[in-house]
Amino acid sequence: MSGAEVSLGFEEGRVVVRKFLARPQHEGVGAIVRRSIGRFELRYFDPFLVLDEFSVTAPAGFPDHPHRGFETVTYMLQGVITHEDFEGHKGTIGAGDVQWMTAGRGIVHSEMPAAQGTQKGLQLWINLSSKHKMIEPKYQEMVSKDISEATKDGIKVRVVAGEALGTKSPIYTETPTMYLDFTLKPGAHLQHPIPVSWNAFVYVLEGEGVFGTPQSLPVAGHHLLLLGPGDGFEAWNKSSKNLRFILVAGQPLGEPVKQLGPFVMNTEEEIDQTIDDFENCVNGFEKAAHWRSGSALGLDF
Ligand code: FJE
Ligand code: FE
Repeated sequence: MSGAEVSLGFEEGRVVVRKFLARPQHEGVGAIVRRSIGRFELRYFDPFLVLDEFSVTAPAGFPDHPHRGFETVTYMLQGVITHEDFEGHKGTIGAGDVQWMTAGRGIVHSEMPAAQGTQKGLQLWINLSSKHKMIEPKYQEMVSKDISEATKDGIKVRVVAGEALGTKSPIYTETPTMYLDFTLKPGAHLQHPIPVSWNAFVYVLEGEGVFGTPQSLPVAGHHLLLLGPGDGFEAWNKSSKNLRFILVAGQPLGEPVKQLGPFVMNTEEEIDQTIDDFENCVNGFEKAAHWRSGSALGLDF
């Protein structure tokens, strides 16, 4: 091993292999999302199904809809969103808060703005393995102050899931996942390990960053970067402003994926079964029969 490789602290640095600009599109009812993973050119990045940078202003939102077979991770950047589900679970998340929802066998819920102005955030859909698709739904919610932060050499990290700079998140990820929110001051240089067998991506939120190799061109906000193989990752802030991005990695499932909108299973038969279950309000959708969210009933206005 050469001296240069030793100083990196890992054997093979991951470089950027694909880059996508996420352009705005309409979703939900009147909401705007910049979808990067889950769009036509990138249907699936195992285990990740969807990455949306959303922007919602009342009365727009994501009214009553179901999910089965995966997890949704909602990480707020600005404003507040209220979610309500058919079990009576209700909560509001604001800037810096995260809701890690395991839909499992079935959730029906609404996700709507809870304030004037524009609510912004990221929603990531993480697939569940065949043996976890039909587990009981559960929520893990962390308010901003409970998300561990660590700071070192001009780098700040908020550890939503996994571990960074010696700080661990308490979030349990059914599909092993790392979710880190990094802010690099001008001049800062990050080196971070990523398990070799995991798929990893960066999504740039703010400022401009140099990712993978020090010679690569700077990348600005709304860009998704897929990282190639390796056991580590490097980023540089060569600009005069703060750079903020998320680094997300997950263990690929290596299973067939059959998706019909908010239902993600392994086979066509399981999708047909899911449609049946949802229409007949059985196998986890029992409470869908008579439930409407408060927002659907007009209770908010
Ligand atoms: C959904 C269309 C949708 N991205 N980002 C179809 F819009 C949705 C959906 C969301 C969503 C919700 C939030 Cl809070 C943030 C999002 C898509 O709810 F689930 C389907 N099936
Ligand atoms: Fe949803």
